Amino acid sequence: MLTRIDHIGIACHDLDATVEFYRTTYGFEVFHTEVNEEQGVREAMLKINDTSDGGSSYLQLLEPTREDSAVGTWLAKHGEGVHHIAFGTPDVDGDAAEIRDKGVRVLYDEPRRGTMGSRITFLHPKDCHGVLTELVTSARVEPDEH
Ligand code: V0V
Ligand code: CO
Repeated sequence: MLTRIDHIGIACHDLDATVEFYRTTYGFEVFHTEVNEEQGVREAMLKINDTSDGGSSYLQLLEPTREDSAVGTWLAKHGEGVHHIAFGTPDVDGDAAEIRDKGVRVLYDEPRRGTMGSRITFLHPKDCHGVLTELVTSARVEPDEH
């Protein structure tokens, strides 16, 4: 069961400058940074709030590490902006299977490694009214030390 918004993924050209914008404009601090080579992204997670199921909601700022990555391709076509939304679930495997049975393309056979040790999969945007949708089961996390 999808229980919350885990994050909103935002594509940007310059991660450091974008982090600085969110910090100075809104006061959001970086909770975690990571490079995910499989996904071709350097990312920063800005924690917005904790949620009633023990998880949290974040903004996920994404800078491509290579032009032919999902975010690199999208940036070249559309420019900066909202790239995907991610719903949190305690059971990404079960929810992905149920959603696949409803005829929505799930992009991975098995969930892959997401930020902070999470397990993630994606639903094709063309089957979701234009929204690239991620499902995520998060691991228990502590903030980075800064
Ligand atoms: C592409 N399209 C999108 C879209 N990306 N529509 C809405 N939102 C997006 N983000 C549309 C695009 O405009 C095309 O429609 C059509 O889909 C095909 O796009 P394409 O440019 O030809 O690109 P493809 O088909 O090579 O790749 C699209 C997919 C790809 C969705 C398959 O982006 C993908 O595999 N995404 C999942 C992985 C990912 O996004 N990783 C980065 C975040 P028209 O123009 O033909 O009508 S990593 C992350 O979130 C992590 C690590 C985490 O949360 O932990
Ligand atoms: Co994401």
